[in-house]
Amino acid sequence: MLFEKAESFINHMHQELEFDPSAAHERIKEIKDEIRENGTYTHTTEELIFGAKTAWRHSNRCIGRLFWNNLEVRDLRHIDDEASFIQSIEKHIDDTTNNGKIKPMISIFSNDIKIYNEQLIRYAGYSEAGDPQSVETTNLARHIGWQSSPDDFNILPLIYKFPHSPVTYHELNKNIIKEVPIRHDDYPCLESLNLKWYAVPIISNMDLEIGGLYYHTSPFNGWYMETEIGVRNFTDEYRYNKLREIAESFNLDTSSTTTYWRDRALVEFNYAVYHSFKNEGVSIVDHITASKQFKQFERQELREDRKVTGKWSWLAPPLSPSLVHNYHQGYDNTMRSPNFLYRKNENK
Ligand code: HEM
Ligand code: NRG
Repeated sequence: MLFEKAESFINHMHQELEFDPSAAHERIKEIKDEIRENGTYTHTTEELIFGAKTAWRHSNRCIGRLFWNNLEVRDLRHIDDEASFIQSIEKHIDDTTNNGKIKPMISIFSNDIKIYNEQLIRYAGYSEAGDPQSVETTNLARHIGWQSSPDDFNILPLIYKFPHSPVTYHELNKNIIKEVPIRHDDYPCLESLNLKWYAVPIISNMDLEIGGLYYHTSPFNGWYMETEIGVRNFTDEYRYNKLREIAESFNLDTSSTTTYWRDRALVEFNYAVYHSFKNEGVSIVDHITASKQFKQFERQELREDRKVTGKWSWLAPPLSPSLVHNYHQGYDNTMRSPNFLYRKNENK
């Protein structure tokens, strides 16, 4: 099973990169011997780079895939001490933030290290404040000794585990974490809600699968699409649930559904998120541009004779979806390998 997956990955890579066919043959033989001896095999750095980029290209729920080949891949499998681990996590955050000009990046660590955060940067959640999405992670952090007074925007510490050591946490260096206050030039009252969001979404709870091998500790990121923050994080009733307060700050009449206050507030708020990021010099994309870029990705893939797979319900943006092409067509949601997967079992 593992061997067949490895073989198929190596053939795929060698074909796509137009390597000498005999090289694939040689490498597959080497892998066969390694699996026979050890029950597993080891990717070269080159294989890891190709695998990670291709996993992004295959991510059916991602609208940002046009840039798949620009992913910076860090091979950090050799790291085996806590100080170097923390240092390279903070370096990833600092380098990818790049003063606001975000660089898509993935750091791949050994499976001996485990990260418990959903994203490297995330706001804590309490019953009375913060991001309800993070309640479980926040409870874990508190359980292992992290202290904080409940607030809306407390950045969770990095929670991780090394072999033969208990789960521990590290308070991230605040100087490297960029945050953006949300303002609207036409509605100065919005500022009094004191809303802000962090610049970079670095997903750290998914597995990267390449040629049958699973990398459990491989945080990755690009930049935000404005609706992720504007339509979902601040608006969903089970998240920050701020739409009414936002509408009031815009002076909209919230007494009846048919004043359209929800829809009107949502559009202006997303405009505010987008321009707040831009004014701070932080990369972000609006949903119409993201969709145009996705169309370019579809054309590019077609030219390369590759089929584009996708998940319609995620590719249609949650603001004005019918204004973009993806809404009006179907997508084949077949899962290709390499790919990013939800973790099946937290202890795996
Ligand atoms: C999902 C945009 C970069 C892999 C998404 C989503 C958006 C998005 C809007 C849906 C998120 C949601 O609704 O919660 C972008 C943009 C990028 C980018 C604008 C800018 C470069 C990346 C990179 C990777 C990646 C660098 C991996 C190397 C994924 C995956 C998902 C996803 C695996 C699904 C996440 C899940 O199921 O929770 N992306 N993305 N994306 N993206 Fe991207
Ligand atoms: N909706 C989540 C982030 C999910 C991934 N989005 C990206 N990924 N843009 C949120 O925090 O709002 N990325 O790799 O850039």
